Amino acid sequence: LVSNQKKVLSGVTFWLCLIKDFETRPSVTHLLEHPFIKQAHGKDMALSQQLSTLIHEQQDDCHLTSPHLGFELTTSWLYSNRHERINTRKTLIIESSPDDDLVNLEVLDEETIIKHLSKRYDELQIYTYVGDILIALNPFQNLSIYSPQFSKLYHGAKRADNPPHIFATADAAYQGMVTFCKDQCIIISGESGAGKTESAHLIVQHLTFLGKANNRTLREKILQVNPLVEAFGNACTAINDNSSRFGKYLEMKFTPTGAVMGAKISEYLLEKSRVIKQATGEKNFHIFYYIYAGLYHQEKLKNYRLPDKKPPRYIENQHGKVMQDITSSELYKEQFNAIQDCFRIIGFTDQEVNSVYRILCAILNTGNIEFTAITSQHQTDKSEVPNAEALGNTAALLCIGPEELQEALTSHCVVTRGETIIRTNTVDKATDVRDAMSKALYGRLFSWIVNRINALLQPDLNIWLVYKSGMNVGILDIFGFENFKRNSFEQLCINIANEQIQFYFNQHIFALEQMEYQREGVDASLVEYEDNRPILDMFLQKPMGLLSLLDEESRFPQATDQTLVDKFEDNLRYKYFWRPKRVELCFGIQHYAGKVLYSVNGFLEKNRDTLPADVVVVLRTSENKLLQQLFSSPLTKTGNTATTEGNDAHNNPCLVLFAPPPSPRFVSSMCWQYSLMDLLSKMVVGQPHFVRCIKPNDDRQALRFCKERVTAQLRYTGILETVNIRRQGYSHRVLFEEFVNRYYYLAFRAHQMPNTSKENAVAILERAKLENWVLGKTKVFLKYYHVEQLNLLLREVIARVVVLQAYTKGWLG
Ligand code: AD9
Ligand code: MG
Repeated sequence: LVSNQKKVLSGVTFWLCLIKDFETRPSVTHLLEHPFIKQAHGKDMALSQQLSTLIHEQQDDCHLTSPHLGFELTTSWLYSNRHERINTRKTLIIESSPDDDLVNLEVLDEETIIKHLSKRYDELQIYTYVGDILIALNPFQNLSIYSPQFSKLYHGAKRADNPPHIFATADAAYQGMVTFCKDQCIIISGESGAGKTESAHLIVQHLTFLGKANNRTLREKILQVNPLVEAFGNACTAINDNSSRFGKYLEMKFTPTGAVMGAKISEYLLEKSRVIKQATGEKNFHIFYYIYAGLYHQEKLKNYRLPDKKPPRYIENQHGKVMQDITSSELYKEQFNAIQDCFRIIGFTDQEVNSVYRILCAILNTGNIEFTAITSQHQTDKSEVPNAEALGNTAALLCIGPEELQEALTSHCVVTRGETIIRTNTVDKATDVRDAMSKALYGRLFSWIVNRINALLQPDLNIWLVYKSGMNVGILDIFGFENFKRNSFEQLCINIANEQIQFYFNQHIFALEQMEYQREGVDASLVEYEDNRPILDMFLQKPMGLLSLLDEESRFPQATDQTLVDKFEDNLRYKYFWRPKRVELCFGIQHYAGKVLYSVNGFLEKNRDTLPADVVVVLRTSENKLLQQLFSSPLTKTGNTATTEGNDAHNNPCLVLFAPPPSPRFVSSMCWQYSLMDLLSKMVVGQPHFVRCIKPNDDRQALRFCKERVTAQLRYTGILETVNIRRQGYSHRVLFEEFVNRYYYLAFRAHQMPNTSKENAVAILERAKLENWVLGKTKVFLKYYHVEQLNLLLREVIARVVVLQAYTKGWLG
């Protein structure tokens, strides 16, 4: 135990273990027997009183202070049975059964698995295990299985005791973190609308329950993070009314004793183009509707200079729906209030919130700025703003001069041979500049909100000083695989990210495992799986991968959609790429999850994503502090600082690594490669837990199990192969040294400190009465269920151990 906790040791921190063979919970008398406590007890009666409360009330993670003696003491009851199991299972959910895990099925073919899942879905058993992987079928209805009672039920419970559940996965990650002092990450994947974001919420809910901080406000703050960022980053698409239009990695930070102490969110690749245009039947980011409806009801539209007769163009429904749709929506109104609460609870100041609203309303006004051509004898390429109202509103909200703004939109400076020349913009060009400004404002505002949340949810300095270190559980929820009738640059980016996640899954479940068997001389049959590495190569390779070709073409001002698609066709000699003969300006990709046809229309412009310097110069003159901040950063970078420095990612075979571009300039080159790299490098340092979300039908209907759709998803995610490898394979491979250090209590006395040898590992395994394990050259190979058994045994032993963690100010000398 002590060695497991070495990580948290520091100059002023040390651990004491009172190890006794207690039959029951140790009483205060036992504690007082310890010399350390005796000494403290003798000097400070208040302390002994606190100790007695701690023991009698069975509190978790009690923090004791003795100002008199100048030290602090944190105690934690590790794994004691402090959480009474509530006997609600029979009334709330049906019993667990061997059917809960596909690995236990006698016949293992696709047909049987589908039948099995379908039967479970009919009985509203939406969760099923494949070994340690969780399959989650979207129920498309609210289920009563997520209450705090359920959190209690799954807390520290044996997996076989309860039916599969998302809380069980969250619990496994939490227990893994506390027991082994190791960061964990939960990777949720599945196609758009499969239930990833909902699953991520439920995981956060359970983790905040487990990480009981004394600080209740912190828990409340963490619970507001998802609703807030999703209001800005989610939107209604043709597939999902609450579709994530950005990737999100939420890290919950815990103390070494498992109390939540903060959170950090990283955002990836927001689909900014949605601000200016949405595909047929889709909508803009939720927040625009919330704010418009909310301000309308508060009769504040005028204060924020928004038109009150007709909604701004960016949120006007393209299909003739009117003002009433937005203003009469109770949902939007309520959501606006909810977002205001989120801002307040997380800790944004009123001034900050007001600035955010002003920028959002400025963006809405920007969309209403129109341009007309000025045609005179000498000039045909000049534009002007015929109606100054929207321009004036935008300028006023952004605290900049309207003339300067108009000039920045309708003209641009060119420096040739040391001379600065002002050139006018055509109507099309001015419109592009306007939209580029809206996208940049929104993208930077979103990143600012995320950074501000991170600052407000940072671990408290006092806690940080005490522990000096912490551990994380990261939760990855990205945009799912998409295949619309018309797919553009955004879908390509989203689908490449999903390819990368699938690759990461394959590496973990199949490739690394099989490589390790061979290296360690373990005889285990190999499982064939669909490797998507060649598809990733096609996208990411340099200099001839699809993204590099796109970047290269984006550098030519004369390039067109036609030249781009020709370039793809000439250079991409892969079986996964094809160019349909009858459809103009299109190309097709055979992704791991199916064939997708992309229209190259607008690819170059979207990839360039440039914001003219003239606009930046004007925005920087703003008197609005927030706006100044947004544009004080370098121009090329609007998102999260994606860096690959300082981690082990480069050596990790889970990442398809390519040298980053020397001077990243475009969305594809910079964001996709840097940002994906950053994301995956964060994930690979943690112990992964996988949740595979499945969409049972495309009509979002409850209790409708569409066999074909589920089969397709099971096929491309490799579930059948996963079942095989989980059945035959050894998913946990632990070095002898690590194994003995971790489990020696099971076979040895605490003071024995046995050698970390193979023989002692065997002694532990035999003492634990486990079967079917295998020894490699340097590691013990365990099946996923062995680890649970070992941990349970360890918990029973440690339940008789009380750990006192003391931070002294030299008191013990
Ligand atoms: V996307 O890639 O972001 O477009 P997700 O995130 O996979 O997608 P999401 O979690 O948003 O899908 O789920 C879609 C809808 O399914 C939700 O809005 C809910 O209405 C529904 N859903 C998903 N999971 C659950 C659940 N566990 N209980 C109830 C659910 N409803
Ligand atoms: Mg989502």
